[in-house]
Amino acid sequence: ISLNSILMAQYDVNEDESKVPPLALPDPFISKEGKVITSISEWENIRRPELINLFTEEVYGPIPGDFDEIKFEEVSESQNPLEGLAIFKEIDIRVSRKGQKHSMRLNLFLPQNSSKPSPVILLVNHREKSEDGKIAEDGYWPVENIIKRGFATASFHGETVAPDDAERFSEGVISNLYPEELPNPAGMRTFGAWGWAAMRAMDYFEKDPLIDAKKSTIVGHSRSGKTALWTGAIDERWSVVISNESGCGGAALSRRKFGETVKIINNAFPHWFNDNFKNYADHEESLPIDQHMLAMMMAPRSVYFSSAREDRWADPKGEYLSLKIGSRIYSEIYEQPVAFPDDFENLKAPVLQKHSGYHIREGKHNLTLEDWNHFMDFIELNQ
Ligand code: GTR
Repeated sequence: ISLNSILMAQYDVNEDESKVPPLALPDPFISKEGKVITSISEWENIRRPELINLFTEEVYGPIPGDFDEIKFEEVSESQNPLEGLAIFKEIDIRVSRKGQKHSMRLNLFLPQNSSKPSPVILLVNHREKSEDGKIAEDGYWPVENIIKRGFATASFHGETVAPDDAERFSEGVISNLYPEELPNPAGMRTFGAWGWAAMRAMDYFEKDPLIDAKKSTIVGHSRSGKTALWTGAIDERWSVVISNESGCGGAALSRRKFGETVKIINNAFPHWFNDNFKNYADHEESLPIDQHMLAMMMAPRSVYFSSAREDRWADPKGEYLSLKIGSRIYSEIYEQPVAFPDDFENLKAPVLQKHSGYHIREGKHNLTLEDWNHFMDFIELNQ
């Protein structure tokens, strides 16, 4: 029995499209003061910071960027994994703040024979715990395919900064470096911690001469897909942000209340979001934001969402709509039109275009090689 089926039995879960409430989404282009936002500078100086602030306060908590020192130590290097195609490095990232320390491990594969610095793809990993990077079997992290297309790829496990556990989540970077966040109802929780780790990985990429950090992608699946989105919103160094089947609190619109809802997710995973987000359980309509606005935070960089047909818990249509509606940012502010078909139900081929793309594949909730192949097509188009 899966956790989702236990939750389904416990709550009144809607998976019937005809019962989705009419969508009344908050307007991304009207500021808190009622100002209509029409230019890039109004967007970047007024509305975007306002929205980042709302997501921080009401949903995710911050990803703190202040610390005193960061050090990178290569703890191992092997020249011959994947039959000589790659170089594999394990890097310990050690960060200190106010006399306290935290250390996390990054696994990195680089193409062996590249004549120039390689673009990099970071996978935020919450699944298999593997110290040697061998989590490729089921396509979750298909290192060989990624390397063969000329990308470097790195991964860290969320547990190295925050255990995915309601009791123990703070026993990592939160207690070690940012203890003042814990009593704050708007404070840092696991998405803040996992995002913090992704940002420290980026700090490393910027220092490694074999990596082209200006061409960097963050990928996450499900809870890590929510992490990838929040990180990409906060940290504008990522040029492409990819969120796979991230559902409630990630890609999907909360106001649709289809599949997992704000109430269900906060009851099941109280340590993921900050305490303020719990106030919106069964009150999605009073959220000052919705997830289409999170998608918009990536602009003018590129953003990609993906869904699986049978993953109704994550609300594929809600994922698609938030991207489609959010992509107005490119057309209306950055003058870089993108177009998403209206007919979601009959969508077959991936929507591959500059700035914003999407695919839905057959099958269940998972991250597969098929997903990765579309991601890499999108990245190539956007770099
Ligand atoms: C589910 C959770 C989802 C999703 C998923 C996952 O149980 O309800 O929000 O994040 O876990 O991370 O695989």
